[in-house]
Amino acid sequence: MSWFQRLKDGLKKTKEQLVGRLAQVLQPGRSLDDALLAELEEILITADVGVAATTEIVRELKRRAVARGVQDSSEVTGLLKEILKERLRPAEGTLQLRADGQPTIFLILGVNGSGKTTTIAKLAQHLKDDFGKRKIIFAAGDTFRAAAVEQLSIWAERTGAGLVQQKAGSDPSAVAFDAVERALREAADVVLIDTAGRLQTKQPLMEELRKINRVVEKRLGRALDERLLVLDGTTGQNAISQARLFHESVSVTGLVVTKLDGTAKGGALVQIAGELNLPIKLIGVGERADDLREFKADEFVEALL
Ligand SMILES: Nc1nc2c(ncn2[C@@H]2O[C@H](COP(=O)(O)OP(=O)(O)OP(=O)(O)O)[C@@H](O)[C@H]2O)c(=O)[nH]1
Ligand SMILES: [Mg+2]
Repeated sequence: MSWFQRLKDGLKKTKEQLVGRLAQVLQPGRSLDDALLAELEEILITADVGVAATTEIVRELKRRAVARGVQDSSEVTGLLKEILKERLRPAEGTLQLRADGQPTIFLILGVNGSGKTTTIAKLAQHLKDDFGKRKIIFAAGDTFRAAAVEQLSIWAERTGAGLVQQKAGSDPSAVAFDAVERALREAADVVLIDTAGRLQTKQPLMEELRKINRVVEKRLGRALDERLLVLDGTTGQNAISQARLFHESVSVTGLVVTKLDGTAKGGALVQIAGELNLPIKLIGVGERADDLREFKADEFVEALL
């Protein structure tokens, strides 16, 4: 199955809701008036596009409809696609993969259960299959939760990645340091550092993230290539406030929005893109190893509508 097909499948719940309700409202022959725009607004808000983004989108839609003399509701979907694509394009971002022979180092962070560990597995698969990154090392930086290392080791086996771990309760920055050492020694392509889930409001845990970052930077003599914040796409506004606080602590380089398949509120991505000035580097639409790819605005909108 192609990625576009999987993306469409993944977004099915949101798509059915959106497209189904749009079809009810956008009856052929119905004129594009304020009542229709109000219904459209409600549909977008229900899909978790967010009030601010929805207001702007509908205002822009009205402006374009007037400017182009669009009077029939049948043309609304086309206009909506166009506006959504334009809004989402600035949020696209490219993963920073090194081409200088040095290992690429990514730190993966986020709140509990947002999908960090699964993202590491999916990302490893993607980097292998689509970028030819052969030697990937996982750093088991979640030394807190008992089953975390085991979960990561199962994924390491499945994806053919190496695993660096220490005993439970050890300092995650020591694990990250070890992994980087090994990557340098073995000329690995990529190191993906897993971390324990944490609340963005817990200062000692945020300091722990800064320490991992600092220790690795010092060993490398340069910055990490990415600090990726994993957000659960089903949580909308909550994901946005999380992102702000994580970003204040560790200067996030990109977002990963996961679980877009689990919800009819996949419009949250539009809200996230609009309210945070951070690139969305990856999106996840399932639990399997090949359910994650770079975020592309046009592709996302086409899959959604
Ligand atoms: N449907 C769906 N489930 C996902 C996705 N990503 C992760 N999950 C599931 O969400 C649950 C939590 O994922 P993990 O990867 O363990 O999350 P985590 O952030 O590492 O969790 P902690 O380490 O406990 O903080 C698991 O059951 C995953 O299979 C996704 O894109 N879609
Ligand atoms: Mg985890």
